[in-house]
Parts: sequence; structure tokens; C-alpha cells
Amino acid sequence: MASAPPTRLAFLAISMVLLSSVAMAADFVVGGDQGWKLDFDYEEWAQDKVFRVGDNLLFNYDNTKHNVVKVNGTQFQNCSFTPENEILSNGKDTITLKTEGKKWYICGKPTHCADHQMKLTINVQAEAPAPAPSSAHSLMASLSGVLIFAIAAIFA
Ligand SMILES: [Cu+2]
Repeated sequence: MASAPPTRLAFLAISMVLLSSVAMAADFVVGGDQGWKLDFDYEEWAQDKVFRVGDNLLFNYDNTKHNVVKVNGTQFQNCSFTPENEILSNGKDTITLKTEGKKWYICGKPTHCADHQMKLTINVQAEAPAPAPSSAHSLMASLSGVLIFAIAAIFA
């Protein structure tokens, strides 16, 4: 009987760890079911979403027709890029958001950005304040503490 509360605590701690890892890395499929394609309003798609450092952007598209080019703000406005820009062309590309601030992506195929809205800009915010990845370690520490306590209680 005495072992029941610690077991429940351990379960709660495990759930918290799982939840925190989910919160740490959200995956955003650009355009949702529509993916990365012509004439979709990516500005509207991004509007109600909060992007954070550690999240992933997933670009799904037909790589015989499109690609994804990481550009800067000026290039975004002009729908232009140079050979120095990073171009993704797998058709299933994942971009991990590593830093805060504005990010810009366009399709590099002629007219797709300028005439068909294949352009996405997002503003990446800092990692969620709690539970942050740095606190995951202390959470793990307290989890192992709870587990040891639970095991001790069972075998006592
Ligand atoms: Cu395109």
C-alpha cells in the first residue's frame, strides 16, 4: 500500500518529461495538408503560429517542380537569391529553427515566389520559458530520485 503514492509520482514525473520534450520540439508542416505549392497563402498559414527555437519546419513538395531557398529579408522582398544561398530540394525537407528572429524562405523556381506566393517568413521566438531544455536535466534528476524512492518503497 505504501508504494502506491511514489509510483504515481514516478508516473507523473515521466509524463512531465514526455510532455516537456513535446513542447521543446514542435513540428510545423508548412502549408499543412497542402504542403509547399503554388498559390497558397503562407503568410496567413504562419499568422496564428508561434515558432520557437528548437522547432522544426517541414517542407513537403514535389521536388520536380519546387525547392526551398533560405534567403534574407531583401532577397525575400525581391524573390531573388544567389548561388551562395542554401537550397533544399529533397521534397521532404526539415529545417530546425536554431536561432531567434526572422527567417525567410522562398521557392527558387522562376516566377513561383514573385507570382505564386511561394514565400514564407516567420519570426522565431526564444525557447518556451518552462519547461526549458536546461530544466529537463533537473527534471530528469528529480525523476531518477522519485524512481529510486519508489523502488526503495517497493522493496522496503
Ligand atoms: Cu515552386
